[in-house]
Amino acid sequence: MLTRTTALTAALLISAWPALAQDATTETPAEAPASETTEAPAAEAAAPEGEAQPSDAVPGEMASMIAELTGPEGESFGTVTVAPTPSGVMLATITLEGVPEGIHGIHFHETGTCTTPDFESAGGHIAGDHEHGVMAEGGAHPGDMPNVHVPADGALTVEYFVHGLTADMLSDDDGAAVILHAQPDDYSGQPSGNAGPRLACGTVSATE
Ligand SMILES: [Cu+2]
Repeated sequence: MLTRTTALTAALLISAWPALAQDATTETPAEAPASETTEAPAAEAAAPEGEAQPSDAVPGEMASMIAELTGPEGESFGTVTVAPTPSGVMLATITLEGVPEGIHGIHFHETGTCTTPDFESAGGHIAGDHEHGVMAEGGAHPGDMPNVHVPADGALTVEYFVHGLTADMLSDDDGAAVILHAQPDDYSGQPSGNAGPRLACGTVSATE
């Protein structure tokens, strides 16, 4: 019913607009006619599609983002997607491949720049004025996540709820990055949990 009404309304608008445009051209003197008549049809054609999109979307649903984890030699270590949810808690899905067996820290870092070989360009954690780690008083960073326990075949998929992380933090002027570390995060050491060297880095960007 709703979509049908919308379609009818759109159709009425389309049929009404040329008349309005003609009125405009007759009322306004010499300056406008060319631009009015050439631009108006394009705007009408785009309107119905533009109106249909919001009604298809789930209320509160926002665009997800993705980081492709890459090592210093360009090797792929998998992907991390992060999606805002209606509850306000971010949902991160980590899909790893080819990662050395063991326990690794993984965090959202504050700068979306992955310069080899050490990825120090990604800066520190997205900290949000908090201490690092769930074991620290005043923790944790919005960019903190639990360690990943990677099995011998190097592949692992986990989903994490990431509290305190917002889309604005990930898409600020200098972006954000996901860093996979060589060592486990101890969840208490400042400022980054003693997670060691940066094995892989991925800049966070909007999914297509
Ligand atoms: Cu880190």
